[in-house]
Amino acid sequence: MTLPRRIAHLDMDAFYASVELLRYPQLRGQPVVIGGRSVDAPKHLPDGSWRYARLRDYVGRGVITTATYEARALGLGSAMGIMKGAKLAPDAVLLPVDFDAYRHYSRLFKAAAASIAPLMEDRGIDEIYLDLTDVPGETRELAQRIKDAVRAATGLSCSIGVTPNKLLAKICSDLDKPDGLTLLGREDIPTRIWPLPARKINGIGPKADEKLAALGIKTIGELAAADPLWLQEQFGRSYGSWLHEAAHGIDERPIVTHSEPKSVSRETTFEHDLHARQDRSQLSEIFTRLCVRVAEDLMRKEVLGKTIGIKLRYDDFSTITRDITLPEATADAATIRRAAGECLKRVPLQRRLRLLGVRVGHLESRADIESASMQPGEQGGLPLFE
Ligand code: TTP
Ligand code: MG
Ligand code: MG
Repeated sequence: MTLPRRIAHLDMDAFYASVELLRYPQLRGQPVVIGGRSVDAPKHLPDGSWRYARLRDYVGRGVITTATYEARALGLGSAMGIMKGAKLAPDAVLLPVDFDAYRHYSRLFKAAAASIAPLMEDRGIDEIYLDLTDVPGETRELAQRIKDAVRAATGLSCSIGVTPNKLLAKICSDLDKPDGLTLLGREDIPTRIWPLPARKINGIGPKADEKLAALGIKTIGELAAADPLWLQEQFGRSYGSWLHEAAHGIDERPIVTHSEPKSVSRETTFEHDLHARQDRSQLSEIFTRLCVRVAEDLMRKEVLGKTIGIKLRYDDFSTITRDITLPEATADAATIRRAAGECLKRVPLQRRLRLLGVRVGHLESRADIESASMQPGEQGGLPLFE
């Protein structure tokens, strides 16, 4: 018998708000929401104090990205209109979003976690899965070590769930927020998972939840008790059988450590500097070859891209880039060559060239593009019913 895996899901607590509180520690303990515009940034007054924007002064259509736990206690939360929030908590502080700061702290916490558990799957700005199966150490001690490393690197708290798979880990990281550490084995499913609302399963969205409720199923336990064939009749074969397995805490998906590339590029530095007119045919040949190489890379990675760009370095080492965006994503060498040729028309070509590069960006995976034209439930992997 193989031992169960140890899969952790880690999610940062009130992430954007917690990053902002590093900057404004004097706001700790207060209801604060993130979602304002730059005009809502705190003002430093001549007497050294700060003046903060309050929800009651906000006029506009912006939404709250997140709220501190003190603000959540007043009913505020993600995706709520800021003006609606103002009715519930007029004195709550409003701060503008600063994505660069959140991306910075996102990188820091992921590096800290990966230094202890290198098998990491990136699930977005504030969450990751980690495979702890082969990391030495007792599970609770290991999870605490990861939390401590995240705090040391960022000053921020997170919540971790460790269970035999991703599905259960995702549920568990949320059970004891903020600053939670929740361990759960298969034997705990009836007592700790089954009483939870069906909605807590990642993959049961609002529509599926509504349909389940109409069928009399509110909890994961009620879903687990439902006849699997009946579920397939109601929801289709793929999603129906997935619902049954999910309710029983079955999930064999591995940790996916590679992430899709953002762009693919090839460049070459010439042996001797070339001139656009005098060495025209040689340059053209190199240009075409680069496009073919990029197209091959795209095919190998199973991605398509919309933005085609070029990079030129002149004999004085100055470098310029140009790009254009196509109406449809491509991995076709001739299409890339034509688009790159258009870019080339928009650059000065008096000086000799040292380097030429071709880049394709705004990548999308082939599978995503193809499944977008399919019916719900037809996709492989995690079935979706939305
Ligand atoms: P979440 O992890 O869902 O929420 P959170 O980190 O703010 O709070 P929790 O302690 O419950 O995990 O989302 C991470 C960040 O993503 C969040 O800080 C802000 C952003 N976000 C939005 O911009 N819009 C949304 O609707 C949600 C849910 C999150
Ligand atoms: Mg979070
Ligand atoms: Mg999250």
